[in-house]
Amino acid sequence: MTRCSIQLAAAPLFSFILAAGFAIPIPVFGHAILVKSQPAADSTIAESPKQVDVWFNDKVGSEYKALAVINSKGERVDNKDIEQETFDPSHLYTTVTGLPPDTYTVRYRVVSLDTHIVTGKFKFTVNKP
Ligand SMILES: [Cu+2]
Repeated sequence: MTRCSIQLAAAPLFSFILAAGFAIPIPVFGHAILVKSQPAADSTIAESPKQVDVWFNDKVGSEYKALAVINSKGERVDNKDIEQETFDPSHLYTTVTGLPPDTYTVRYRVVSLDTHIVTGKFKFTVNKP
């Protein structure tokens, strides 16, 4: 999702526009978008990463954040130790330990500055050495 609608409660100044019938979606500063990850989305890497990192276009909330790494059998394999970088709150990461060759799905959920919950997923593959 790259844009989002104004929320009435969050933007009372715009409510008169909505009341007048012009309820069109307006891009709002602060809606989080995943901009980078390590491993990169859809990449194939030679050996297990030590952690999985995601970066958003803006800082995200410290509450309700979630990051999970799931193997092809649907089993969660990350160490459930999500962290948010203190000096870059747009950066979340979780550690993983010795992932065997497989294709993994990374699922994330964060709360944007605009209070919207953003969820998404991407895959990466650990190949045989
Ligand atoms: Cu939003």
